[in-house]
Amino acid sequence: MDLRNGVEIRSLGTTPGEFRRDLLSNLYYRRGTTVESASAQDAYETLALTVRDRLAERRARTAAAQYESNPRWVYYLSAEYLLGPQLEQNLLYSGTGEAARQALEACGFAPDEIAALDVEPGLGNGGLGRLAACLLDSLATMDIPAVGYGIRYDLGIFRQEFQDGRQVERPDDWAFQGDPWEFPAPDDVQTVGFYGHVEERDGRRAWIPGEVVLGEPSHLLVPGYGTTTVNIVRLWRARAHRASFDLTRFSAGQYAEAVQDAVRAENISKVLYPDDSTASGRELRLKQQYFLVSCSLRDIVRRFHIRNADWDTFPDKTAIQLNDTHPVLAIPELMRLLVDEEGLDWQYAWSLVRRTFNYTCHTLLPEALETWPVDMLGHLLPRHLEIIYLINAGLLDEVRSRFPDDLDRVRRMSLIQEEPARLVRMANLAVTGTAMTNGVAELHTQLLSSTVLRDFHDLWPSRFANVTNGVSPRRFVRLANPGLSALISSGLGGDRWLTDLSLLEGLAALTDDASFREQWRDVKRAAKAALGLGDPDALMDVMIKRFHEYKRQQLKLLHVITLYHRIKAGGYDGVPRTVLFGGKAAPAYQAAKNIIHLINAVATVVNADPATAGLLRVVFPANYNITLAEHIIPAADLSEQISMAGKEASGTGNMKLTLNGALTIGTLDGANIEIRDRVGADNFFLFGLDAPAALALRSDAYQPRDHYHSDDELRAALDAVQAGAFGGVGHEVAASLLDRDEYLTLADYRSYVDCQTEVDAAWRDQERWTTMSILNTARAGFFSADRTVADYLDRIWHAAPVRP
Ligand code: NBG
Repeated sequence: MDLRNGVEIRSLGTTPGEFRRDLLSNLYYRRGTTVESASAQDAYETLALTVRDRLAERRARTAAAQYESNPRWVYYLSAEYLLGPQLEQNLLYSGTGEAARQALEACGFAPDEIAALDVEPGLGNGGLGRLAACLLDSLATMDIPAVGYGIRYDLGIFRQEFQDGRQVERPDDWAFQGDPWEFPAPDDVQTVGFYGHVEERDGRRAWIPGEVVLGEPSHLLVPGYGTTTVNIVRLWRARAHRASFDLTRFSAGQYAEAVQDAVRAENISKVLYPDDSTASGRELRLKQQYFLVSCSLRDIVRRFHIRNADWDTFPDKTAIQLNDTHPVLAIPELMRLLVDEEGLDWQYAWSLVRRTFNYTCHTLLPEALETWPVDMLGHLLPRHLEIIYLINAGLLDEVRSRFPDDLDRVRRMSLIQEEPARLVRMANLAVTGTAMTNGVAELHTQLLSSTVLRDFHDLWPSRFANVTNGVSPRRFVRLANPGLSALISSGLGGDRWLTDLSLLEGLAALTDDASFREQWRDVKRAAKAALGLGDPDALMDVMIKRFHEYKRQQLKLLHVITLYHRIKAGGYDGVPRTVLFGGKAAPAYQAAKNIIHLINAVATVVNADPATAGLLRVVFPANYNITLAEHIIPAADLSEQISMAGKEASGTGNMKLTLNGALTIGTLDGANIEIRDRVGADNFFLFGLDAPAALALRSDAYQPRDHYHSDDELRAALDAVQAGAFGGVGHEVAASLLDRDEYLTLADYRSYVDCQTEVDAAWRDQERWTTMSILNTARAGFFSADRTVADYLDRIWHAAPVRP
């Protein structure tokens, strides 16, 4: 193919011989070593480069085709990405897995040992960051011209360890050895300002920053599956200006002072904020957000100008998705670029901005809707605060004219909260400055429109849409679960399901085939054996997700204690279970950390008691991340999705587990509702209050102690916890449940525990269970991220594929 400059690109082959030739030449020329002296790390990095080259070639062709067609681009702005390990993905997508294995072995390297050196970049906290990665995967797979923008944190989400059962956070220096998948582009650096003041210059407002930091991008390749499209995710890293090193001070022996400005600048991309539940209120976080936005928008504008001159067409060429409120400063920043720097008229600029951006909200927790102190924002970004005030004036005029004399509404909708403290409301700004706002599951979008964002929905109902989340079947079935994938492909007569997940439907017919059912069971059993946690014949009962009280790990724990008590009482008739927990708590979230501590304490007691042998095991592998998820999900029989209804925006772990044949025990919350609608009520274990009932109970002077007094098993479980049967931490957990129980754990306890008895009954009939399991997978095709992207394209982005 001719790539603009008339030079032919040599195609890199994918046969074992060609792969081996390139592996060796990379070892010599790029790594500077030889087979004889290569370390495992040398071999790993060389392998990565050899695989990366094959994708880079596709990337060049993709970029040429995209450039040629001058399409509408989808730009995904996200403070978080959980991309997962890159090696296995890139081997699969480039079709070089087998060639690589042979080449490594021929050179005397052990492929598994080398693959184990691949470090996952943990640049996100949980669902929101992994969703971003799944959407990028699907965008590339569907040949949509797209770029993901994010921050290249030096330290990703903390590494979790347990000390005496307590969570301890360790720094995650993921790129300590360097990252062979990354392409740094120091020549594309952007300059980002902070602080300073605003003045009038030639009739325009001009911001004179008081501090300047550089943003240096690097990109990772995002290959599509079953296509040659390779998109990129571009991550920004803060760099100090050369001038920030103070040579005079250094020469005077003031070493720390000499670098303090540089350190301050580079701290911006030092750490991922390990908090996905509360606005941290710290200036550094706000700096990170502006840093991401400022670098990315300049890059987007630069890319626009490669092929386009006229601002009129900017929204036709550019769809920018704001992933939650973290990148919402992009709205005033684009206004500033257009009005102050480009000299466009305010109203005209606003019409461009409003057609360019869209906003996805990922929460229902009021405390997770970000706000920033007006003073802090005005100090850090003085011109942006002025612009926010101007946007607000326009918004409030519109509200007043639509709802005259409704002062309360004006107050609620204002971008500025006045009482008790003056705060900028980022979600309000997000809805105001975008074409579309979406929630991430049907219930979530409904609740957003009727509660948190109700006033905005009243004003602009057509600007709200739902796009239910989805997950990548490539990563979470094909890569995570090769055994099941092979069985599915043999059942369906091919692997087209990997890019058209609705084809899984075809598995439903195979539930009548006893040998297929047996193979299905064998695959699940093998995954459990490979995981190596607990008896592979026991029911693997899995709760993997961030720790948050609304998700209710404490409810699962009360169930475990109840089973333990039943066992101790003798005559236990439940099925053997391994209960697996996985997840991290935000370092400052003490209540969640107490629950982690208590789970570990219960595990110690239960697992050590001979009475539980063969009946109950509690396991809690530390440091749950994408790599671990890929091992646990295939092994799960039961998926715990037990949040208080009305709190979980969607969930995506629920989808991954369903696709891998786990049955769900869950409330009518988030996407559970849609999962149950599809897999069928008979194949789903439903319990608990629904969202309206939970809301009513909470506002109705809920008394958790009533449940404690009226339910003997619950009382026994809480008494044991409170009395210290599992150590001192139990006291705090029990007290919080008995005194407040904000998430109605005790109210749902009986319904949950009884529903678990139904789970036991279903498990005892293994043929029935297997049929239900197959049907779960067969009917979960809707939860492909490809469908999610198709919905975004149809409802929000209106962008078309470009095929290289
Ligand atoms: C999370 C929700 C999940 C949802 C993911 C992805 C945040 C702020 N929200 O329910 O809690 O599945 O977003 O949409 O991380």
